[in-house]
Amino acid sequence: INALEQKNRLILGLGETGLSVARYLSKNNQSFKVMDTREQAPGSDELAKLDAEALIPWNGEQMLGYEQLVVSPGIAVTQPDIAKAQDYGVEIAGDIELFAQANQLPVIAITGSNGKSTVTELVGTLLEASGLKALVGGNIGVPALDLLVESSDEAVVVLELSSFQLETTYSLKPTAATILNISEDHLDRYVDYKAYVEAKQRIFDHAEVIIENSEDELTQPSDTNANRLSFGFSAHSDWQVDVKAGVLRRAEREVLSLNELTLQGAHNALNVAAAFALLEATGVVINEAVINSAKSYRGMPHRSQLVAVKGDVTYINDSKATNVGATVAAINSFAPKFGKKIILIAGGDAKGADLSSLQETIKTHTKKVICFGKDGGTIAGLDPHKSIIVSSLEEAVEQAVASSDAGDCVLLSPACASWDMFKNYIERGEQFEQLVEAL
Ligand code: UMA
Ligand code: ADP
Repeated sequence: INALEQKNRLILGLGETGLSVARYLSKNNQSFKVMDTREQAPGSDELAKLDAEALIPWNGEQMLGYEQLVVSPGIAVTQPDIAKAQDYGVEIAGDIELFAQANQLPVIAITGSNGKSTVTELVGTLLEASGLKALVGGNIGVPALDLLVESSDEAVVVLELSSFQLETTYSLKPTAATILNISEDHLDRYVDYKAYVEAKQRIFDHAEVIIENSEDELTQPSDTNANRLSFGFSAHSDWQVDVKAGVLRRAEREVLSLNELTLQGAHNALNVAAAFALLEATGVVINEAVINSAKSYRGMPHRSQLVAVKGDVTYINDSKATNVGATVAAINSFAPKFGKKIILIAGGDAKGADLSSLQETIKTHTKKVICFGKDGGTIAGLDPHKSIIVSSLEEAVEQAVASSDAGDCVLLSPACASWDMFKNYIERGEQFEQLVEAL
């Protein structure tokens, strides 16, 4: 680990990230203060154990007196107090930047609008299958600074990075970096779509090898000196998911049959291809053990997971679908099996997204759409004859049961964030599973 430079630092935000920064600075015997806009910041009890005086009230004027603001991803750097401090010459950094400055292990960096967590966890699993030690963290839930280890053991760090984290990162030098795909998300935090794409593209800034999606130009850097590898459906992809032939191949080599994968759907086959490309870029041999591990990988909870089959109706929990791209991928992956027999439960907070790009998929593949939450009305408007609006998830499941026939699929894939009605997507997914179990 590289030594940390002495600085007068202020941590902004006391969630998981802020707390991890506080732990890191304490461990390195550095002084710091913390501000949070919330009345009761979630990490305040833990922080008090490190330093009872560290938490001070939010104050824009006082920010100007620090050398560096370490900003949590949940706070926009365009927030007026922070923007003013930056203009004044105060350095802005995030936890990933502090991690990058200290870290000496190879890093695999993963971003994208969808599939980040799946690919991050999968890459970690495959690295372990190859015999390497994997340290997995970032936006997936374990703050990056908690991964910093003193040991000189051979290990590879796998980081899921959000656009917010990338905005405050300057010196990360990933061995391999990818943007899996880009579609609209988080438009409540960006002036426009272009700004969101630019934030994602920062992942390539100092990458040794860039892994790009052949079908998605926004995942490809316009100019770079880095080596490149690609994954995609088209034949010119280095790692190709050939849906027609039902195989995943690397050049001439057929690596596996798609029906051997436990993960479902073409989007997940792309995730596997991306994971293999990231491993190859890191110098890992894709051997039998790695391939078998990919075949048996089951995916993460709340991502297109089978809950139960009851009365010949299949219930799927895809609560993590918090944007249109994820819901379109879910419907497309279940459509071949269920035809026009999908009953979609959707709605919540669309975060400023244009929901009309969901219209064609809904019209083509769904039997009924049950809508709830803040932007449920807009989704219902995409195909009004098929849609009903309800006021709770409980009512949504009741209505889905009432509309279902044998052979149907009830799919919770909201295309929206859950914050308007739930603590998070996990609570929403767990509630759905409980309601289905109770049927
Ligand atoms: N907040 C305030 N005032 C503050 C600070 C935060 O109101 O002073 C609010 C934020 O607006 C946000 C919430 O508190 O609604 C949490 O913000 P935070 O920065 O404290 O978040 P952390 O607890 O540090 O968690 C963050 C990531 N969260 C966000 O980026 C919003 C976690 O990703 C990540 O796992 C964690 O760091 C560790 O790296 C979660 C997430 O939802 C899963 N990410 C978004 C996504 O995937 O779409 C980007
Ligand atoms: P993220 O961490 O980017 O949110 P997850 O792996 O948690 O990604 O998956 C989020 C949602 O996106 C889930 O609903 C999942 O089914 C869907 N999804 C996963 N991979 C892809 C992909 N490659 N393209 C589109 N949607 C995907």
